[in-house]
Amino acid sequence: MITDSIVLANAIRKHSVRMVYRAGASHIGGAMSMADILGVLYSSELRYKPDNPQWDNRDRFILSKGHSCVALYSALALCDFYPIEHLDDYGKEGSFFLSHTSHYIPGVEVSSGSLGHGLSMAVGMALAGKIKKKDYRTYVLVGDGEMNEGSNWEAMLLATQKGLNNLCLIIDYNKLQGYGRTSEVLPLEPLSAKVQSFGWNCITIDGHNHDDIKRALAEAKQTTGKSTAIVANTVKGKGVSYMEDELLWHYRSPNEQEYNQAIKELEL
Ligand SMILES: Cc1ncc(C[n+]2csc(CCOP(=O)(O)OP(=O)(O)O)c2C)c(N)n1
Repeated sequence: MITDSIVLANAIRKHSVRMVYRAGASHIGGAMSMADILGVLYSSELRYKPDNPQWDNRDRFILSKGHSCVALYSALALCDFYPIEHLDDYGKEGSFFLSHTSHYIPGVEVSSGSLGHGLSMAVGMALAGKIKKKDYRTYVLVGDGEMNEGSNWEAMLLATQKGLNNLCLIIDYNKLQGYGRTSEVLPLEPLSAKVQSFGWNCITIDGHNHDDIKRALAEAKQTTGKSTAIVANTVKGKGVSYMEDELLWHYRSPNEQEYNQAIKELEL
C-alpha cells in the first residue's frame, strides 16, 4: 500500500510503460495523462479493502476510458489487490489482464473500453447508493474524446434529476483523442459552462497538480444537491518527454530504446 500520491503516480507510470512495452500494446499516452489522478484517488481518497474487493461500502471507481487500463491495473497491484508480478501477464494469451479493463481483475468494478458507458453505469451505482442509504461515493474517469459520446450527456441529465451529490465525474482533458485534437475532431468548449448548464457543479484544475486534485475531490464531497465534474487539464503522455502531447503515442508502442529512455526519465 502506497500512501504518498506522488510516489504512487510515478510507480503507476513506470509499470504502465513497462506493460505496454512488453506486450507491444497501445494507449500509453492516455494512461500517463491520468496517472496523477489515480495516484491521488488510490493513495488517499477512495475507501476500499484490497483483501475484500467487493466490500459493500467501498467507494466505486469506474475507469470508463478502458483502453488506459494499464494504469488502473498498476494502481490496483501497487495497492495490494494482487501481487505486482501479475502485471507481467498483461496481454498474454489466456490472461485476464486484457488490453481493455476487465472486471475479472480484483478491484475493477466493470469491464470497459467501449467508450461512453462508464458514466451511465456510475449514475446507476450512485443512485443505488442513495436508494439503499449507503454512504459510499462513486467516481468515474472519462476521456475528453469520450465526451463526444452522446450517452454521457444523457447520463448527466439523469444525475441532475436525481440530485446525485455522491457522484463525481473526472474528465481527463488531455486535448487529444485517437485520430486528432479534440478541438478539431469535435470540440467540447466551452466545456465547463456546458457541464454547469446541465445542472452540475464543475471544477477546473491542473490534473497533474496533486494539491489541486485533492482540493477538487474535497469540494465535490462537500457539494450538496448536485453531482460534481472535475475538468482535469492534463497532457497526454505526461512524464516522458517524447510522448508528451504527441498523438502518435495514442497507438504506438515503445521500442527498446524508447522504453529505456522512458524509464530513465521517470526515474529522475
Ligand atoms: C465506442 C467506441 N468507439 C471507438 C473506440 C476506439 N477508441 C479507443 S480510444 C479512442 C480515443 C479516445 O480518446 P480519449 O477519450 O480522449 O482518450 P485518451 O486521449 O485519454 O486516451 C477511440 C476512438 C472505442 N474504444 N469505443
